[in-house]
Amino acid sequence: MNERPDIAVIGNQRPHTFALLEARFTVHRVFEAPDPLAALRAIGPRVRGAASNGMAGLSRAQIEAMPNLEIVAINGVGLETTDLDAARARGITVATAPVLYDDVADLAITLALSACRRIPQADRFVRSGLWGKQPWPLGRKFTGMRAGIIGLGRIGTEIAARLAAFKTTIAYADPVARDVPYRRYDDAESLARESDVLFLAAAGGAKGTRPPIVGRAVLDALGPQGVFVNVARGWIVDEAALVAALVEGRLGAAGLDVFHDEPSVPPALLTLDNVVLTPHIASSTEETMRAMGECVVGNLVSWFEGKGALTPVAM
Ligand code: 8YV
Repeated sequence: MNERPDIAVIGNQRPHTFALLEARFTVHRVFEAPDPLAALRAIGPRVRGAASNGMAGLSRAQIEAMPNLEIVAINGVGLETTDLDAARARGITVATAPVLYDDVADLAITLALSACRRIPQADRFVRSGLWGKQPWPLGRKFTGMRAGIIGLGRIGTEIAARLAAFKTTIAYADPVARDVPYRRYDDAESLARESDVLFLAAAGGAKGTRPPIVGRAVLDALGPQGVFVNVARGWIVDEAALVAALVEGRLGAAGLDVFHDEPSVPPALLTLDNVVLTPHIASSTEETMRAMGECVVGNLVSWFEGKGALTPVAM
């Protein structure tokens, strides 16, 4: 690669990723501009590559602003905000960073354990000096639970692998019958009815385009002893129904890493004692963020060396 191709950065990257990009490319941080689309249009014809992330993606308008775009490398695996139809029509290669599955599964188990054993509440109990003064309200035993996984893709499969060590009975709901020894249910509601803990690990789909996968019926099927964990996308849950179920005690507890309008969190959740909340951090470890950034840069370098993308999405 003798030249330094122009790369438009559509969604923010970590400093390490920027350093790697800037060593090889002419980098335009359009996402930082007051009007990112106008900034993109101003340089559009020069741009041959783009970098984005799983939440920002690449829209049709952005694709149209870059008539010579060849590849977009996404720092994440979510494709909900990327217009795959528009990319396909233009022959643009879309590459993701499929190196985060372990971390997301680790966090899913952490949230389930934290919700069952009430870890944040226990931490607050100790810090506030209540130990020895008040009885500790008992948690729930996680080992041996009946676990349901909605979406048995790469993340769901890693969650299942970890659940095996907790002697859980594993079942799943997925449009695709997977070659696994776990019982498959036709729909999320039937799965929830037979689960003590329910993990949502399904691909999202664009916001507002489909009915939520988890609504009141699924939450009521999980029931007042049930634990719900979401490491997928906030908008595939009916968030108002989730809040109501938790407030009214129709759902036992929840561990949530994702929300409908991040970084906004429904105020009612902040006051509840039966929820554990994290700020969309499932892939936020030093190791995985570094690997994801290297994957973004590796895809772009390989492409512009004429060797093709490393981790392209099947279009
Ligand atoms: C990131 C994600 O937080 O991969 C995804 O789709 O949701 C996460 O890994 C996201 O890419 C934003 O950087």
